[in-house]
Amino acid sequence: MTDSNVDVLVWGPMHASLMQAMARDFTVHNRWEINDLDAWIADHGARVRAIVTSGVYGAETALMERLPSLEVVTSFGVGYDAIDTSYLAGRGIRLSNTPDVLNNAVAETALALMLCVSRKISEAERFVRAGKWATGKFPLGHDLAGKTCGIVGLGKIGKTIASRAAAFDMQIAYFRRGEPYPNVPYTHYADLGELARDADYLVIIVPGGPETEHLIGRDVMRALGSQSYLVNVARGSVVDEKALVASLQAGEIAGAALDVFEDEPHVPVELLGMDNVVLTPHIGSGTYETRQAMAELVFANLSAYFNQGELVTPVVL
Ligand code: 8YV
Repeated sequence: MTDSNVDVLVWGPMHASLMQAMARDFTVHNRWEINDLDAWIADHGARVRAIVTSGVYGAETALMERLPSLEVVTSFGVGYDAIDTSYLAGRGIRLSNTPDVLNNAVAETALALMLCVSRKISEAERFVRAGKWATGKFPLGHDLAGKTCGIVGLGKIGKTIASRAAAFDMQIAYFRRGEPYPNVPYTHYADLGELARDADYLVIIVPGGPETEHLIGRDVMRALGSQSYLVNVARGSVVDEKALVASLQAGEIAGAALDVFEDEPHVPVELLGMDNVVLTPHIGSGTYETRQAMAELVFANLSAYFNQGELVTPVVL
């Protein structure tokens, strides 16, 4: 049984079952309900031993600096690019995320976006709702079957996307610098531009962070070409959004399907009026089943850390 005297600072509203479980076993402080955070930290900061946050909320280093007893950060989500891991490592603070449990949901989102942008599903729906069907013909879309799905980031989610895209009779190719992965049946490209040139759909699923910032720039989009689509279910930071807008305006790519953006929840206004662009509000992992599993895993990490001194799914820092 967890010692309920452990003080946990929750960075933002979380899944209801996680909030309930934490309230039962810990002394929980909801950051968003604290009126004067500065004064609160001065009074209580020294008691905080854990932060619960998400891939979207992150955790500001300036705030963590004022939590001298901080031992562990548990994050709801697989990506942790919004958390300064070298800072955590320097202080010996542990970090956990929620890998694997969201692979299916994010892969399904990627396939949904590919289908949506190719078959113009959102546009078609707008067409029907606007009463245009009676008087007009809706333009044709494109098959996924027989096309090449180029995956940037063949990790666990990337592989899950690959198997689903293969089930749609697509050819699968992927980008990885240097050597191919062993025992992977898909076509390897060590050069991103070459993959973009051969892909009909370029699906981005690499982790965010400085190493992948603006990996997808104007050059990659020009290589992708006017008949091909960009799909991003990773992080907004991976795609140079200004270059994407310029590419779309110039007709250099056929369209884009985007679940993530550089400055969420802000979406470049230029994209809002483009019918060949599908826009969703970071719903990659957003299913009841997956969010429940993520909530349970965050709690399991928190509990295991304070009861057994071990994390279930630690991030190696
Ligand atoms: C978010 C994600 O964490 O797993 C990730 O990296 O981006 C998402 O699952 C989640 O939406 C936070 O609420």
